[in-house]
Amino acid sequence: MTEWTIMGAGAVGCVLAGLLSRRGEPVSLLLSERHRGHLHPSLELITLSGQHELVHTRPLFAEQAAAVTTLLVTTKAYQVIGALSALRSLPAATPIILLHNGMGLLDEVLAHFPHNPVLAGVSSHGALKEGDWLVRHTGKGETWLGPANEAARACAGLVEPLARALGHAGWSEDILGLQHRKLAINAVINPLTASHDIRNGQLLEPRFAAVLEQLSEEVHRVMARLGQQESLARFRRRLRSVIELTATNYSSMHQDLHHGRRTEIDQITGYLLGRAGELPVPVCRQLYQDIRRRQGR
Ligand code: KPL
Repeated sequence: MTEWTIMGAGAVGCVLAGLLSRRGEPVSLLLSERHRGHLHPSLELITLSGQHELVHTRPLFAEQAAAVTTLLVTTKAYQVIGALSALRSLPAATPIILLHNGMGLLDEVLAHFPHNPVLAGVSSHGALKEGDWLVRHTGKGETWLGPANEAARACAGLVEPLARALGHAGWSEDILGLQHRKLAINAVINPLTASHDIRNGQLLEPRFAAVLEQLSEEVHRVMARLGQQESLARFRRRLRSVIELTATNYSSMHQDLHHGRRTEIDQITGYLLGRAGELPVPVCRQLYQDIRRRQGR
């Protein structure tokens, strides 16, 4: 049985730790420097049914990377490279599973770890941090993993224990496509809700109809350029359904901005802008500038 080491104790990382551990899977948390010297506090998970459960995890620090057998990366997108580079003794056989939001980091990860199996993934579990070590699982989601290099193909079996613990996990040979589909949703909901200081569901109010229509068209255009075959009507239906399902949530970008943290605007909207070429994307561009200004960089 492998031990799952989770790097990134944010909302999603803590929910994954909780779901894996309650299924008897060994879990360790790779902690950052600010936790050094502190007693490792117990993580508490509030399940979908509202039960509070203590989660058993083993604390690890970067210099103990030699002990990591399977690494799940759930840090903020802009922390991925820095955090991974600190794992100098990570064994070459350890699979690295990238589950962070946003895109555009894969080439750098592959260059840093040319021998490790590298898996890309997407997960749509809803999670909310209610305290430093208290996390609420707010929605059951799907998790997909796929190979980002040849070595990763031998790791398809990892989806089985994940599926048992998370309720769903699958293997996809088109993981880039799935990441693009998720990014497209995030590129509409996240900057709009952060910029207007609203919950996801408020995007369906008539005052946002025009901007939602234009932004979804711009995002769809770039996605089509990247090879996505989904029609605009279908993309809008999928978008609407995510907005409805997460209506009471504040998006992760809204939460980051609200708490004065750096957002993932560069890895979401920035990624799209970098791939738009000559396509007109004025709303995307304006939101990008607005969020960058608000986060102070
Ligand atoms: O993934 C999300 C996020 O907030 O980052 C959505 C789907 C928009 C839910 O809030």
